[in-house]
Amino acid sequence: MFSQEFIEKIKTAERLTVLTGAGVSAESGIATFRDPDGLWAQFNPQEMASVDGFMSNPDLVWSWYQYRRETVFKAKPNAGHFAMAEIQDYFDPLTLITQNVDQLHQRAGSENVLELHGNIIENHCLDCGESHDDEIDIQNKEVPVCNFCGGKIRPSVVWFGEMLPEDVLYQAGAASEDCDLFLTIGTSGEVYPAAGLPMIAQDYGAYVVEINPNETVYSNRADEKIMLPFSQAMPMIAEIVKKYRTKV
Ligand code: BV8
Ligand code: ZN
Repeated sequence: MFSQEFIEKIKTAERLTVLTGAGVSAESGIATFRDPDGLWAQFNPQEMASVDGFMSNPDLVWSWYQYRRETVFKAKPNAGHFAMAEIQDYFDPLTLITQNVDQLHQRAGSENVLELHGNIIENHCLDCGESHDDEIDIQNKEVPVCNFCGGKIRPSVVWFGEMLPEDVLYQAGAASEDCDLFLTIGTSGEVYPAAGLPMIAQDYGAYVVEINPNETVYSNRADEKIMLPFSQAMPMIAEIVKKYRTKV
């Protein structure tokens, strides 16, 4: 299934960088964004995942995130998430960059995960920025009001048109420029600036492997394409890592 070159890279790479997208959580029961049955098939992203969308229909957008939170809380990391967590001690470093907001990587044991688009668990006030995480009742379908300033509370995800967290994006860019092996897994490569990272890695000399059962913008440009689901491919990679590498 894997080429000799990829196996060699898994055995010898010093620095491994990984970019994941919604596809890695699909087998945990969380809908992706652009698959035919995905989230965006039912909702328009500009309406739902943008400040304008929230301001024009706060209760609709808030209840959409409450619905997604419920799915996330019920979801469990899959075999791919656990395999990813298992190999982190065999590379110095393994930098895991995710576009996902569901924290399944962290729940499987991955550490220092770079969350490019924030996460769906945290919230903050649109006006004063105060964080409001624990007093949010998941059943509450109305937008809660900030008890410091009366502003509307919003999920702490990065919406379209919003800047990504600067330090996180900087670290993700640096890890893409400075790695020997780069895996892009479960992402359609549609959303920038995250989507640019695999090609930045390749420009800087990394061997880029795509793991995705479908074709994407990377398929003809990656050095290797593995058309397997995350929960099958990642454990296979972990087996090779454990057989040929030692913990650092
Ligand atoms: C910004 C959080 C500066 C909210 C999300 C440069 C060029 C072009 C456009 C732009 C650009 N710079 C900025 C833009 C605009 C915009 C953008 O990129 N638009 C696109 C649509 C053209 N970007 C932004 O606005 C970003 N901000 O750049 O700020 C700026 C500011 C103002 C003006 C200009 C610039 C902010 C982007 C962040 C948006 N927030 N999410 C929430 O989640 O509600 S994006 C959303 O899409 C999710 O985070 C998601 O992760 C992300 C990417 O989607 P994918 O993860 O790839 O998921 P998708 O469904 O698409 O694909 C799933 C894949 O998995 C498929 O390929 C499928 O085959 C595969 N799969 C399925 N099952 C499996 C599998 N793979 C493996 N195993 C399986 N089992
Ligand atoms: Zn406030």
